[in-house]
Amino acid sequence: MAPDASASPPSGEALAKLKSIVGDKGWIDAPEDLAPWLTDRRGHYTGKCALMVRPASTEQVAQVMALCSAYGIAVVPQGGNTSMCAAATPDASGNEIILNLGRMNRIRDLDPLNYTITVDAGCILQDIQRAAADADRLFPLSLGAQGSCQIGGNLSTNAGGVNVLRYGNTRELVLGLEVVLASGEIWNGLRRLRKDNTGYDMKHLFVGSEGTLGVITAAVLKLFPLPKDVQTCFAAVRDVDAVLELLARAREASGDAVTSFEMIGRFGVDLATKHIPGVVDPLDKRYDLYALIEFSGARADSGMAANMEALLESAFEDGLVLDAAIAQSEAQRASFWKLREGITEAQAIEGGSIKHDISVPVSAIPAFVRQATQAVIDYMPGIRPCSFGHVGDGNLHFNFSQPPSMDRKAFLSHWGKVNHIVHDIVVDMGGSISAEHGIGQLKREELQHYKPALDLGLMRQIKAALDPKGILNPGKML
Ligand code: FAD
Ligand code: 2HG
Ligand code: ZN
Repeated sequence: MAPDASASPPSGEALAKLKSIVGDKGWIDAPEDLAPWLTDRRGHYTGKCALMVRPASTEQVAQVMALCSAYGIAVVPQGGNTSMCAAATPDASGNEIILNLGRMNRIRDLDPLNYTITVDAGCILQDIQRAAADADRLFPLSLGAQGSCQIGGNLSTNAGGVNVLRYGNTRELVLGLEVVLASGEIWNGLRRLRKDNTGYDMKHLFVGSEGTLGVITAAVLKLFPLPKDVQTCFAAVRDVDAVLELLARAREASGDAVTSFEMIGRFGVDLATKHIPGVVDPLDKRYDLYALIEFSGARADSGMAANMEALLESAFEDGLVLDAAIAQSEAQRASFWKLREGITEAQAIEGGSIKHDISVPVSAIPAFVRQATQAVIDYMPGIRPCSFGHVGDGNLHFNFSQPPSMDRKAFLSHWGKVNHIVHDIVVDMGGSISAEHGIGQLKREELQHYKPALDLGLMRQIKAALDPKGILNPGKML
């Protein structure tokens, strides 16, 4: 097992050397300046740290890591700090330093013919999307936090989002990485190749490793043709079985051009319309369940409007869809997505929430939703299910809001019990207890409980090989 590098505070000498590596603009240590970086996005964890460094180059990251390795200082790599699992939040010891990548935000290269973009790890996701669109290309990773999360964080969590069905997770979108190792060595895997079978594919070790194996400093990402024909509809669906039938039909009707297929329960619509300014219910009547479906074709004449109409017509006839609105403008499309992306914030405003980011085989979604919803309601009558998410990938944000009359703290004390009720069912169905958000601090105990011992043992061996002194993000994931 790796040693605990956060057992003692960094010396004044080490801190002074770190400051001189990154220069005057590259560090923060005043408590009021550090505060925003010490609490996780959901507000459940607050840590301390001796210093936050903000290097401006890969070379500076390498020097920081070499120094931390020599002095045995624990380092928490941090991007936009939007993790849903407190993966980028330091512990309470005050002995760790934060290494924030925010100043490394340069687009290094965009090659339209190779369909690649090469970026610093601190680039904001939305800036990469925009740079690609300016070159008539698509970078398809898309998620609610895209205005503040960084590509280094996306890679380190193997983020999913709303376009996975067509383009894959972040892992599928990366061709090459540059990584600073715990020792301070720079691993240059910044290759722009689609084929390279020269041994172990090292980059995939770092993707999804949540800052525990290395610091990603740059990436080569895949681009795609920018879709010219996008059709989006918000449909009221009979029930969860009908959602799955509709998904299968959507894939056929579009010629397998479904880019998003999101499920939203009525409660999610109620929360978003109640708490997020400007969000409106797209349909006149209230229904229990909805699907937000998007088709994309690369050419302007891809025929997606006709495909969407054909899908809805057959689904109406067979009673799968009860009502639907097709976006008639970019503004209307944006308003559908605003509703969908607003649910996370709305649920936080509504009160305490206990969340699960689960996946099961797509075909098992209806059985899972029924069984797990009933089991949690049996445990706590009055709890309010708030399921939504990427049902096209078999991934649901199977969340619950507190009963309105219950005290928030009292509700959250049931967190572990509710997690176990849901996760036992997930695991029984061959699913995952973290489909896209990762482990961080929040799900570390759950991982220990559900992951087989051999898997955990192999993970620890990899950790020990790449980070023998245990200085990279200790206490996260493992
Ligand atoms: P951080 O939170 O800063 O860090 C996350 C992890 O990556 C930490 O372990 C950190 O140590 C590590 N890390 C960060 N940068 C580096 C680096 N350069 N090198 C090594 N390690 C690093 N996630 C999804 O998958 N799908 C969604 O649809 C989705 N929607 C979201 C919507 C909202 C409103 C919010 C708040 C979050 C959402 N998330 C989603 C979760 C979150 O946005 C993602 O996990 C995102 O990828 C994290 O990026 P970040 O830059 O904020 O990383
Ligand atoms: C989303 O898909 C995010 O909107 C957040 O992954 C999910 O709030 C959540 O549980
Ligand atoms: Zn999600």
